[in-house]
Amino acid sequence: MCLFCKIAAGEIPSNKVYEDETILAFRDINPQAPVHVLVIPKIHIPSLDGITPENSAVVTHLFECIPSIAKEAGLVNGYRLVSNCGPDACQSVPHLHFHLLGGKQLSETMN
Ligand code: DGP
Repeated sequence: MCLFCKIAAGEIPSNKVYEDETILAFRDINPQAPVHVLVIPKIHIPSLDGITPENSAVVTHLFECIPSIAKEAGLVNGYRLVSNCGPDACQSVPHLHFHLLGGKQLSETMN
């Protein structure tokens, strides 16, 4: 089982922000902004490249939950949502996840 599958299963503790039957949001262990939340599907999807017609409903649901997760995290003045996919993007955990970042003025650059 991968690291984020273990977090989703509760085998590894996390600082949860939101959870329902199919997704989990928790604080990043190495925050890059005052608010840095990771949002994951509970099912194992390795990366953006692993999204298919068979599993995309959970990704749609995840996106539908983003506004309320952001609001709950106090991101009232905007935020950034990022997903690193593959080596060039420095993806380090092979389980689809979205970085929800904010709580300060973020940089204009994306790279
Ligand atoms: P990425 O580099 O895009 O694959 O992002 C992986 C993120 O996961 C990185 O910002 C650090 C975070 N992370 C790694 N291990 C753990 C962990 O055990 N717990 C938590 N909460 N976050 C973790």
